Amino acid sequence: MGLFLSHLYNVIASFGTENSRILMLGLDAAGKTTILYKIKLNENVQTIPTIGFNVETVSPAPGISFTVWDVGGQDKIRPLWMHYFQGTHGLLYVIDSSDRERIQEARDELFGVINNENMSKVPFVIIANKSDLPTALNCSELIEELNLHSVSKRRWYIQSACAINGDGICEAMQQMAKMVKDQRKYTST
Ligand SMILES: Nc1nc2c(ncn2[C@@H]2O[C@H](COP(=O)(O)OP(=O)(O)O)[C@@H](O)[C@H]2O)c(=O)[nH]1
Ligand SMILES: [Mg+2]
Repeated sequence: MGLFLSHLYNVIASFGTENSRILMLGLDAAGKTTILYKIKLNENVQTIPTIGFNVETVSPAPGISFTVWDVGGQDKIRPLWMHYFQGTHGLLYVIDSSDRERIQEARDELFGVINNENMSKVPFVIIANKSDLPTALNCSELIEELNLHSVSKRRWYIQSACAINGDGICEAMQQMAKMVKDQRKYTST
């Protein structure tokens, strides 16, 4: 096992075995599937077509699962999302930080998700992906563009990353694990 994978495995194991459910969302082409392949370790990524959208899911270690789909432009199927929101412990929201044209759409979708009543206490990590591209916005620019300062009463974190080479992925997972564990201490779910 390479250094990256053994580090990642330790981070994922640190979620504990209390059945943590992590949702990974973002616009199409943000890099979600690429990240999923990085964290799948030994498992195959399963893509299950649901009415109107694909759901990918992996369980890289006992007691933890990651479920992934694209948000955006799918108003008709939004009622279905609610089933996935229930029982979620953490949200990973992936953004293509070089896609300046769709940053507002990414923001609107993010707020649509975090304002859902079933997501009201769920901590989230923004993965500012594609940081390797020259036009990528940095984290402080993204905080402005995404209006993250307006988020209150909830824990969040932003991590710049490059899913292709794995930069920032372990750090994002580490923050997620920490916030999920802290949150569960308060709510004991
Ligand atoms: N330059 C660069 N390209 C990336 C990065 N992450 C993903 N990509 C590319 O972006 C495209 C979309 O990625 P994908 O994982 O399919 O996005 P998804 O639609 O969110 O699942 C693919 O061509 C990836 O190779 C990154 O960090 N940097
Ligand atoms: Mg995908």
